[in-house]
Amino acid sequence: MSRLVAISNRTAVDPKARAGGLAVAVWESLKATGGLWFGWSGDIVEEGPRSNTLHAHYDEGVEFLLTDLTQEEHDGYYLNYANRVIWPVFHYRIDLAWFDRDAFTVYAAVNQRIARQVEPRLRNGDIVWVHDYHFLLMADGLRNAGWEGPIGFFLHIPFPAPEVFAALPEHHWIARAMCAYDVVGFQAERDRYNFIQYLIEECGGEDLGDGRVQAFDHTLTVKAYPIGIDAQGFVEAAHSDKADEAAQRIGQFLGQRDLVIGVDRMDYSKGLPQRFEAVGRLFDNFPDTRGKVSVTQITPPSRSKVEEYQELRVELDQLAGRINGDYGDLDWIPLRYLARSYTREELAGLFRIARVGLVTPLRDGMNLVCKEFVMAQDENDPGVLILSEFAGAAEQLQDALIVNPHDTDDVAEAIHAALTMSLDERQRRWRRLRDITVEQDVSWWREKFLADLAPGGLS
Ligand code: ADQ
Repeated sequence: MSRLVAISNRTAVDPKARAGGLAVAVWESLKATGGLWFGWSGDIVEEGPRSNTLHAHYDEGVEFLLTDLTQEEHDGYYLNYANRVIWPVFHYRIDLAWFDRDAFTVYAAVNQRIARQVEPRLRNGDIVWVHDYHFLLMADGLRNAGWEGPIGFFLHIPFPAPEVFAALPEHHWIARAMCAYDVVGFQAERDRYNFIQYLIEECGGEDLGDGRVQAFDHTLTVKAYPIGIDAQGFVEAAHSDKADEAAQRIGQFLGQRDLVIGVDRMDYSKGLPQRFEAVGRLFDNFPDTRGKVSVTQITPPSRSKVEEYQELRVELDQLAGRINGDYGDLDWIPLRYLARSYTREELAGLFRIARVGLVTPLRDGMNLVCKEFVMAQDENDPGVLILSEFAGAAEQLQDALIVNPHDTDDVAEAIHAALTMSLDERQRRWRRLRDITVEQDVSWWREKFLADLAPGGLS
């Protein structure tokens, strides 16, 4: 019997983490098959015997095996290499990367160390599925430790154009290690294309067609598997009591005004300063919107130990203050910016009553918020989605108003077009968005990936 074994930096051992993104997708996959999940416990410990033990937890048929990190591992592998080198470079922000050879050494060592701990726990027939940019080198480690079974990898963030990837001093090493996987999955066709082009241009790789690639004496499957959401679950969340309550609370504040909503982690990839500028352009270019629209941006701080994130926070505070100072009135706050998180149900309720969903990242692997926004809409009076061409989701959600997030006038025009769009057009666009979000949901994504990694199926 084959069993699914997932490896990712963060797990959903805490039920609160089962609400969105990677955690919910992997959790749903493991629950469906009764699998095993390796990851970081979230704790930092002193170097010693404890730093090498695995802590076990069981929940709903899923076994968790968690490792702690030492301070050195945490700083080198997680904070510096993953979040201050790979994250910016893969999001096309070479200018923000803190290139650091020592950090890469620690990153590689943590990948190898965890691989050595995972391998003895694997049994014949297991299917190993590794997630995201923290563990690009995991297959290499598992092979070195003696594992011969299938290993797949899914990258949740973009894979950049070859010349951007090549800015990483360790690009060749990383690419070689990625080719040790049997299946490498990306969010979008654009990412798959970038990876294959890199292999062809820099490593003598060959595209064999049909999703097969040969490089570094290895033949592997490289395809796009766009991640989806639990579409039906989100419809239910949007109709829950908590959703109603949140909708009512914001409704009291809105009065007759239209709600334009944005929900993103506080991250420079999400294009928040540009979005705030676009809101300013909206009130400049379309005076009829003044006093009639309330833009609400919900943005919980993330990675606040990293300097670039602290700077972003300051920039957003200033921009929001300036826009409200310039345009606000005694009875109108044009831009509400809430630096905190809400539950999935509350967000679903806010999406439901919003006229416009603003999803304008400068780069995003997929972006799930836009899919959640679509599923929360009411069929009789749906809101309009504005989506960046640089989100992976733009390949699927072509019926959104697609914008260039750098072009603040373009975004302002799209907001205005959305606010004045006829009911008929809103419904036509929304139905097509809904159909694809329902059809290509999280189970579709999982099955598509696992069909390539484990053609014989799971137990
Ligand atoms: P993220 O960069 O975290 O994920 P995203 O895909 O939008 O981005 O997922 C965020 C999740 O967090 C959504 O489910 C959203 O509802 C939730 N969330 C956001 N703001 C919140 C708030 N204020 N309160 C509560 N919840 C909030 C990474 C990649 C993406 C990719 C996902 C999944 O960067 O491109 O889509 O992984 O693969």
